[in-house]
Amino acid sequence: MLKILIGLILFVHLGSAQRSTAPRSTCSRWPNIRHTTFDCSGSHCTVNCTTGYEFEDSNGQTSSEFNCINGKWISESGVSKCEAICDPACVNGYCLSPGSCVCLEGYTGAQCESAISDCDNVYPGYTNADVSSDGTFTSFTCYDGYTLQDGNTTLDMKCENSQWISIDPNQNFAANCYPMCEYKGIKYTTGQKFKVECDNECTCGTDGDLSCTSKACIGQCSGDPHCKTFDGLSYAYMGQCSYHLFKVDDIVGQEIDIISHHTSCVYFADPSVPNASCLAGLTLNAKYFGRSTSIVFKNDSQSSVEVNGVDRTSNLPIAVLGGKIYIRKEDSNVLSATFSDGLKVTWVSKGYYESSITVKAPISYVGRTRGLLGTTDGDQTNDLITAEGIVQNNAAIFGTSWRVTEICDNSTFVGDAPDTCAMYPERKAKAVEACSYLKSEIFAECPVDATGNYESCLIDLCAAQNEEAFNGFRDIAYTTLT
Ligand SMILES: [Ca+2]
Repeated sequence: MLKILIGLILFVHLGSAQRSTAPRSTCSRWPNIRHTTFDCSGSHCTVNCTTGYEFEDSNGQTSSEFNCINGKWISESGVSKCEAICDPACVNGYCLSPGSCVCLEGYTGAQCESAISDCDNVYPGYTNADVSSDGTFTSFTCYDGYTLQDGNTTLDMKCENSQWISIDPNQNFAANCYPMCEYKGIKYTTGQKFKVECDNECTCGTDGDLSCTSKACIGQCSGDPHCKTFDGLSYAYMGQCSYHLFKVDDIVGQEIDIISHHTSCVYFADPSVPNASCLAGLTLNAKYFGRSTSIVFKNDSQSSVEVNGVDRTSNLPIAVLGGKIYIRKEDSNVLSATFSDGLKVTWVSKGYYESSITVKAPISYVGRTRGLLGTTDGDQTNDLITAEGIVQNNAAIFGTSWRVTEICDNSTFVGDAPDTCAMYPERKAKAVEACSYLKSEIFAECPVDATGNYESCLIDLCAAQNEEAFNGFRDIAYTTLT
């Protein structure tokens, strides 16, 4: 009796479980389809493909209703199994798992789109590189100290349609590696161009040799005054004294010291800007194997010249220092002194505000110059080096260090350029408009940085007290850069 009771309880319990979780038919408990999830009730199941899968031959169907019919789960929409999705589709292969193609023999690539052909090991020509290849992909690595024409050191290729092509379309060239060039400890790649001293340019050749232009170095002070060093740094310095503009004394048997004389511009400028200083002339002292001479170019109406204290204005042209220096008048107000090695000093005497001193030095002077025109080494950052050898970023300290004597006859002011646009804010907008020309696209390709010229232009144009002065200063500013 007890066994019958237990059996009855067990029967009732199992019957209850079967009704709630599985169909009553003879189907298995759920459809046995890979890569699916399903929700069943009685003899009905909703079957969903898992992420990355869809029903085979179904145009993207991912869900289907199944019914238990004659002991089998049958889809209402006729589908039977889920397959992986590859998008883009596999071209010459099949989709093994979501996004992953298995290629047929003879094909390769993410979508099996590339035929593995007969490139074999016949690479395009290459030089100075190590090469590794598996027959389908080839990597070239340049030897140490060599680069490809784009400056990189590696190039990868793949075999496609019986041809080796670069994987990076920007490297559509053969794997020829070239030796690098070196200049002052810096390496450059073949074809690379770079600026060096005095606005010269070097190009790295395919043989590792440099070819460089050899333009003379030009430094200048002009106006009230604005100076530009040999390496192109522009600055304004309003000292009123005599200064070493250009000094060289490390060439055997030769010493050169060009001294520029700066004085007050009060006779010419807006009296309310008393700090400006103008060029009053220059003295050129030279020694050559025991002989010496002193040449003075003056800022007077005759643009007169003195040699060793004697006026020689009416004797020009003349050669001095045993023919080492040739002095001539190039125009009514333009004087020049040219050395036999090509060094040339030009003095333009056009009243204080428009006067200028230009020094044109051959490339042989690179690294030898000192003074207000800076050091000629291609580096602007060391141009404001004082007479004591300290690099400054303050033009006033720098300029003052190059005074010929510490006591100046007319030394009423030594310092930075006055901020004339702050002194006369009503003039600023017009000055900015005119000076902005120096920042225009016309000068975009210009190798000279025009920033300094722009600042100098603002100082001058804000100082202009009338239309005539404004136009004059503007023309000077434009001419200086162009
Ligand atoms: Ca320099």
